[in-house]
Amino acid sequence: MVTLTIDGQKVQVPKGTTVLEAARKLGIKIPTLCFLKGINEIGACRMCVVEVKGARNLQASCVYPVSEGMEVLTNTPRVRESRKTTLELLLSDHNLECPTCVRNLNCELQKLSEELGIKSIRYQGEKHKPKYDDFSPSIVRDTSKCILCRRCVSACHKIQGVGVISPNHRGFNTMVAPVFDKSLSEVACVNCGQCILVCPVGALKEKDDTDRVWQALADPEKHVIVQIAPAVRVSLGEEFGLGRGAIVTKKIPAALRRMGFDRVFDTDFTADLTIMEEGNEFLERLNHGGKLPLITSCSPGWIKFCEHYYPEFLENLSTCKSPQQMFGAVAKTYYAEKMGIDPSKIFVVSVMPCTAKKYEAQRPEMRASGYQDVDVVLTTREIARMLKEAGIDLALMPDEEFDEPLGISTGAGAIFGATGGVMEAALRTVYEVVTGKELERIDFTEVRGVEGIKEATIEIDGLKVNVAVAHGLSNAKKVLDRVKNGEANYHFIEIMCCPGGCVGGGGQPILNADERMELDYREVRGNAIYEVDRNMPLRKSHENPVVQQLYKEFLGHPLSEKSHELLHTHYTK
Ligand code: HC1
Repeated sequence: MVTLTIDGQKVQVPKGTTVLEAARKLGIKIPTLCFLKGINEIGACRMCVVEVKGARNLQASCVYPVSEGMEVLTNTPRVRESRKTTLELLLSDHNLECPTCVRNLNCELQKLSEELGIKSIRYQGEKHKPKYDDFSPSIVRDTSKCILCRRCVSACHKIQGVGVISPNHRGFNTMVAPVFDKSLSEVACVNCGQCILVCPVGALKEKDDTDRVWQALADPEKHVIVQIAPAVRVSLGEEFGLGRGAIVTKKIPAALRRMGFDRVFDTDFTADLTIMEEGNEFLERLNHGGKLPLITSCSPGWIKFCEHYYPEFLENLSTCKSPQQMFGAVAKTYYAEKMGIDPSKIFVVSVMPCTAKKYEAQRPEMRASGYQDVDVVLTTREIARMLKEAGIDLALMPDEEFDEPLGISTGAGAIFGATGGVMEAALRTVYEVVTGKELERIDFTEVRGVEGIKEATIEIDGLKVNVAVAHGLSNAKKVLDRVKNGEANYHFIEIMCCPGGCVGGGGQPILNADERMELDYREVRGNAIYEVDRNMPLRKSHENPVVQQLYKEFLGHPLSEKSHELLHTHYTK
């Protein structure tokens, strides 16, 4: 342990601790801007400077390690003036359009300006020539708001192992952008939106599709239906002050009905359907010498990553479309037929925790119904904005149920939203289909939790099935490289693009850097997902009565010709 003094108070911390962390232990909050725990610890913005006795210059506390007997001052006139100067210089090159910014009231730069008492900007000088890039189907970049903190750069490189954005040019001309200042749509960006989640300001945001949904809702000719992704039920409440991971499953139908949707359905229903198709696909490959390991295919950022960076694994991917896309295809065929509605009049809206889902819905393969199967994808943040605009406070909504038939689901569908959930849901069904016996222990806890890579061997009727689960693409890379190098022999792999799985998706509510230091949002929301599962009367996909009815009335059986036509897809190198 190391003992040091901060602002006259003694503190003991382990060796290797930074001054910033040691100060927090004493309840002293040093301001930060570029710092993001575990992701971006580069001491670049100089907002967290402190005086260290014996050092001539002010030191960036986020990267300055403690040492025995060190004396630190965090609140001197020199320190305060330095922080203010830095902040004012940043603001002098910022567009200051706060009231119309998507991050208004949730902006770290704005909050710091308030906390540091900035009343005017003393420095006025040259401004960057801004670039506004909205060509990507998922992500918009606005450099007029960028403060060059590099958090997005680190997230793209370190969390996702993608690295399509970097600082380009030098000095005042530095701009965070794809190579040669191209658009995000021209490089191998996977549309995951992890860059948005870490951006302290509004320089990165999702493509806003809310106007298209308002228009559809106002059109009396349209039958507007909405599906809610598994992870949204444990995150939307956060936007309405209900606390991280609050479960709002039953408030969502009430809120969306009041907004004007004709039917409120659940992606968990088609998650159950996915398990029926994917579970049988796994057994088919296992029993007939098909390509193994089978790799899950519901996360579109992961699919794009595989297509760009690991095309040698495309044949390993399940041919199942994601639940989002299965929903669109079923809605505009089976549901349209059953309800006697012209499918051209059905407008399908998805509410997803994910920005890559916007891209997925626009893929040319996703038109099995004869129309674009899913018309618009909104993120959790977008639907929250729409509800607020409509004057609907989710927190005040009563409990209501999803509509039938496409709103009926099981706990297995719900756990898709957390890392390991698709694997667990598949194992519940595969086990019972193969053995014909009821599972004694329904919870496959071996594949739960936020560890980057999880492995397990599950015995099914005497066969030892090796499974792996990875979330965050840098972890996916490690698993794929192990398979490639012959270091692992898996039968089934779940890969989710985002850390924590969809609960940590790029379209989810944004936590600031301080909150991320205190709380692991992936764990909190993930635990909530498992609570949703525990409280469901049915917890296995094959027990979903509407899925059974869908097969009986329309699809025939899993992997039937009709299933292949509507629910399966192919990939592109
Ligand atoms: Fe997901 Fe999925 S779990 S991909 O994370 O398979 O986005 O929540 O909707 O499609 O069901 C996302 C979540 C989501 C699909 C399902």
